[in-house]
Amino acid sequence: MKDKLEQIRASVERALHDADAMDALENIRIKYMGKKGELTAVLKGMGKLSPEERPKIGALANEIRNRLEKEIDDRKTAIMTALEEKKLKDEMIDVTMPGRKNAEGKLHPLTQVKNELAEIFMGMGFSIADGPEVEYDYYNFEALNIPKNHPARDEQDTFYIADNIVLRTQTSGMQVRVMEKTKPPIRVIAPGKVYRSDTQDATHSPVFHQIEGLVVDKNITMADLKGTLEMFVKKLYGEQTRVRFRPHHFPFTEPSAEMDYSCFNCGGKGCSVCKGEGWIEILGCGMVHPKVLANCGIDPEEYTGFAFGIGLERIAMGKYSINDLRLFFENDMRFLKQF
Ligand code: 2NM
Repeated sequence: MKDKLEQIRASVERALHDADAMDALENIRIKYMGKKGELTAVLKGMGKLSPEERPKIGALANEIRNRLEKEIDDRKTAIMTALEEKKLKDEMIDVTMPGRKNAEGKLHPLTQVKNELAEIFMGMGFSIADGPEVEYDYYNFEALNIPKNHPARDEQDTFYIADNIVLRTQTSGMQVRVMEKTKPPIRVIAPGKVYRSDTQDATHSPVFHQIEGLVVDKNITMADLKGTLEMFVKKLYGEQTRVRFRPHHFPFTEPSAEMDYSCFNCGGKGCSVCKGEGWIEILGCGMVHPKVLANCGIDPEEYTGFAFGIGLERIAMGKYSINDLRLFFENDMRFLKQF
């Protein structure tokens, strides 16, 4: 019996030596110490022993069982610890490693220019109006004193959605809505996309961006127009910038003008940026036509106003020395990443 116990001890120790996983250890425990295990069988057979042998063999069997149980427990603990250590090692973060940089998004150059202009006008007390790009003929043309036979309404220039609905050719419709709803004083800008049925080339695109502005109050004069727009240009291009106004014609303003500013590159001497002129055109403007005020429910005997329209592409092209308008609309990453 003693030999049998020693034999079991030896074979368990061999099996334990080879066992490297939890289930292997558990199988060993069951094989030797489970209900039908080999060691269990020996312990059950103790009754057949003589009274002298029984305590000795019993003590030995208990010692072997205790040792094996402890051994199995220790091995299980060791395996758990090893598994945990491996897990920790696999999940280890090297906090000294440099971080992975996220690609940084940028605003489109036209959006940047729009924001810059909007900031300047907001600083001068203007608020921002928003409205639909698909517009009624009435708001885009009729209310603005653009009569039915005016060349600006020609199919060539305007995208028609239906008989009385167009893609807006200017953002003025928004200002008409503001005038309909608001009792002066009014100081508002209307930035947004506008559409003209042009063939695209380096300086033309069927979609482009505008900011239009409108001021209506009692006693607004051409002096307010000139002072406001000169201040705007100085904030945009610097205090040294000068402006000049040239007579022009728009159906919705009378009188009308175009405004130039002294070239930001040469200061007015003439260079390649201003094509030797010394001046660069920046916007169209004028005193709001009395008929337009009346169309919008504002009494032209009581109120006067001025309005202006600025093309954003032209300003962005000057600012970033871009010579082809199409670059703004192609969304080529090599172009966009530069701003
Ligand atoms: C321009 C030039 C001159 C203009 C007029 C109006 C309104 F709604 F008040 F009549 N909004 N914008 C205007 C005036 C626009 O763009 C070159």
